[in-house]
This record gives sequence, C-alpha cells and structure tokens, in this order.
Amino acid sequence: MRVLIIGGDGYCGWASALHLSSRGHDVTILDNLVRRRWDRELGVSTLTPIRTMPVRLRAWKRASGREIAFIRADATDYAALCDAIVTVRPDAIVNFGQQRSAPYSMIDRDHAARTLVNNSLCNLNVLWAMREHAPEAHLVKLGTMGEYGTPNIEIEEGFITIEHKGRRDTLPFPKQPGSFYHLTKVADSDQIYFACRVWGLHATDLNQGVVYGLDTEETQLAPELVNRFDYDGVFGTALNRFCVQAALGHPLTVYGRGGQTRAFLNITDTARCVELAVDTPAPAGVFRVFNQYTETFSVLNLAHMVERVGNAMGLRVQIDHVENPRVEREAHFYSTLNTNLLSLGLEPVLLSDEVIASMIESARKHRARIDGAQILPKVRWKGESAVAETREEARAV
Ligand code: NAD
Ligand code: USQ
Repeated sequence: MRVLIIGGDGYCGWASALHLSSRGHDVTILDNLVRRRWDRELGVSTLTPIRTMPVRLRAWKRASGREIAFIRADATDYAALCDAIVTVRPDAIVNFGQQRSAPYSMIDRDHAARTLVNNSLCNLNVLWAMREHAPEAHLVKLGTMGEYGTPNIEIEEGFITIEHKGRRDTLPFPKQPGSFYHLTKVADSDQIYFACRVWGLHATDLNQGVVYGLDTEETQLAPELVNRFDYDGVFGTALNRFCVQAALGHPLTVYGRGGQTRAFLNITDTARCVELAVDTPAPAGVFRVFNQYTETFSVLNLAHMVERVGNAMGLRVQIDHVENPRVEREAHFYSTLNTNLLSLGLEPVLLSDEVIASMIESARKHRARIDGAQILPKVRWKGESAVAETREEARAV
C-alpha cells in the first residue's frame, strides 16, 4: 500500500515508517520537524544523537534497499497537506503529527493554545483533505489511553453499551482527560467519529498507552537510524525516564504516591500495531477504536522493577517520591481491554528484566549526553510552572 505518515520524524512515527517500509509498503513521511524546534526552545535534547532526515533516509536505503520519500510540510497548512495527498495518492494515512506532551500543554496559556491549534487543526485538515482528495483512504490516527482518564469502571474500546431509563444504546465511552494535550485527543476522536458518520470515511483511532523502549529491529540496522529517546521532564515518559535516571545515578522520580496506573507498550509493538491497523482497513463510515497497549503498571511498580534490574547491574538505584506536579489520582481502580489488536494477531513484546536492562544499557552508552538539569519536573498543573525563561524564549520563536 501507499502510506503517508504524518509525524514520521518523531519517536513513534520513525519506528513505524521503517517497519512499514520493511514490510513492503510504499512509505512517504510528511513532517515539518517542529518537534526538533520545540526541543531547542525548551533547551532539551533526545538522549540519542538522531540524524537529519536526509541522513536517516539515505541510511535506510543503504541498509534495506528501500526508499522512503520525505515531504517537509506543516499539516496545519491545508494547501500543503492537500498537495501531498494529491501527489502521494495514499491508501492509508497514519497521523502521528501532533504536540504530544501533557506537561508542554500545561506550561502556560501560550503552550496550551499552541497545542490546541496545532493538534486540532492538523486533525481537521486531514479529515477535510481526505474528503476532498482521498475519500477511500484509511485514516489511522494516534489517540491515547489518557482520553478515558481513570474511571471506576472497566474501560471499553471506544464505545460502551448503556441502559438509561429503560432504553439501551452504544455510545462513545465517557472521557476524563488529564491535560490540555489529552483534551485535544478527545476532540480529535469526536471530529473523526463525526466525519465517519457524515462522509463515510474509513478510520481507526489507536488509543495508545505510554510507549517505552529505544530499539526496533529496523532502527538497529545502522547507527544513523537511531530513534529519539526523550528523558527530560517535559517530553520524557515514565519508564524511559526511570531508565535514564538509573543510569545517571539520579533517584527515580515517582510523582506522589506512585499508585497512578497506566497502560504501556514497547515501541516495537507500536510499529506492529500500526501495521495491523493499516493492513486491515476499517469499513466505510465505521469509526473503529483500538486500545493500543500490552500491559498495565503503576508508576511505583515500574520504579521497583527498574530499581531491581539496575541494582543487579551494579548500579545504586534509589526511588524518590517527588511532589506530584500534576493533578491526578495517585491510587485508583484501573482495568481496561485491548482485545481488538490481540484478535488481529498482535503478539506482545512484554516488559522483562532484559528489556529494562537494555534500556539502561542504552542510557549508559549515551550518558555523556544526559543533562542532569532536565530530570526534575518543572511544569506544574496548578500554580506557576518553573519555566519562565522558557516562556521568554518561546515568545521569540
Ligand atoms: P514526537 O513528538 O516524537 O513526534 C511527533 C512528530 O510530529 C514530530 O516529528 C513533529 O515534528 C511532528 N509534527 C507535529 N506537529 C506537526 C504538524 N503540524 N505538521 C507536521 N508534522 C508535525 O511524538 P511521538 O511520541 O512519536 O507521538 C506520536 C503520536 O503518538 C502523537 O500523536 C502522540 O499523541 C501519540 N502517542 C504517543 C505516546 C508516547 O508514549 N510517545 C503514547 C500514546 C500516544
Ligand atoms: N510520572 C511519574 N514520574 C515521572 C514521569 C511521569 O511518576 O518522572 C507519572 C505521571 O504523573 C503519570 C504517569 O507517570 O501519572 C505517566 O506519565 P508520562 O509522562 O509517562 O505519560 P503521559 O503524560 O500520560 O503522556 C505520554 C505521552 C503522550 C501519550 C500518553 C499515553 O507523552 O503522548 O498520549 O503517554 S497515556 O498515558 O495512556 O495517555
């Protein structure tokens, strides 16, 4: 299939682009590289020395014999997006291209607004461009498990059948997102569901959990193919951060009590789930929702796993319960389903001591690139965030 990957320079997008290409799909990446700019704005950097897009693509051709095309464009620019879709004539459009950090969206009003505009406009543009130029293409959109929040009932996959005052219906599962970023994903889902109902588009919303890991089979083929690995307090996610902290000798930053339970998956499974979704398009007019994760863990549990593995590697890992910068439940019921992807054949790569050890090893390898000043969280959900200097710089960008 011809697959257009929006956001293919990012963490999930790069791994997925290489994987789909290796499986014989004809891949084009569309990205405006804005994420690299946001890193510079915040003064943070990926643990790994990611290469420029031309270097990445040349290395991929050498390693695999396959070509990936690249269009540098902003998906919020409707004309540019339409041009790309007319040129590529995609069978599937995979949309990773958004501002994806919850803390970034909570820095201040400007960053919340930037997140809202970027994410909502990008999603809206994709829907209109598909209606106009690719109505038979299949949209695979990255959503998030965080759309659901932490309800006191089991989380279904997108929809729930309820009875109310003697009547019964199947309706979108209630959403209780925990940041302005997560709120944009809820709005995206509503827009996509609407476009499926009204225009008969084909769409799959992948409500993905927190992704961890660095290497995939494809990124390991050459050093230039290395993926990004964020560990800072804004873009870094829980398990990736804990592995870098263990390698650095910094206490693991469990926010509050650490009973926050989330759904997780390995980056290898991200690419595999996207492939499964692309290979089995949703029928016309159906808004299909998959919960994309493989396991659930509390944050404290993860920290204990990293502590045990790190200590066995000769490190002296400690856990610190830092004051929670977010507003979230620190102890709660959490139960959810991921049957759709499993029934399509997903064979999960589960979190093992070996996986954690290899992540800590990667962090040790790139230890010289770790900026210890970026470990502690500076963005607070309530009260002033400690990123005033960042805000000044942001105004200048
Ligand atoms: P990332 O920041 O590494 O990559 C996002 C990419 O999108 C970047 O390369 C960026 O330049 C690009 N982009 C952003 N806005 C764009 C625009 N307007 N036009 C063109 N390109 C644009 O993020 P990621 O971790 O790869 O996440 C990808 C998607 O997966 C996001 O939608 C995110 O919400 C979702 N997701 C990520 C995780 C995770 O743990 N990383 C978990 C669940 C869901
Ligand atoms: N946490 C800690 N210590 C840390 C970092 C995080 O205890 O050092 C806690 C957070 O408070 C939160 C949980 O770990 O309770 C997850 O936080 P995270 O930063 O790993 O992930 P999150 O903010 O939820 O966002 C990430 C991605 C986002 C994606 C989401 C999936 O950045 O793009 O949508 O994971 S989900 O969580 O399912 O919504």
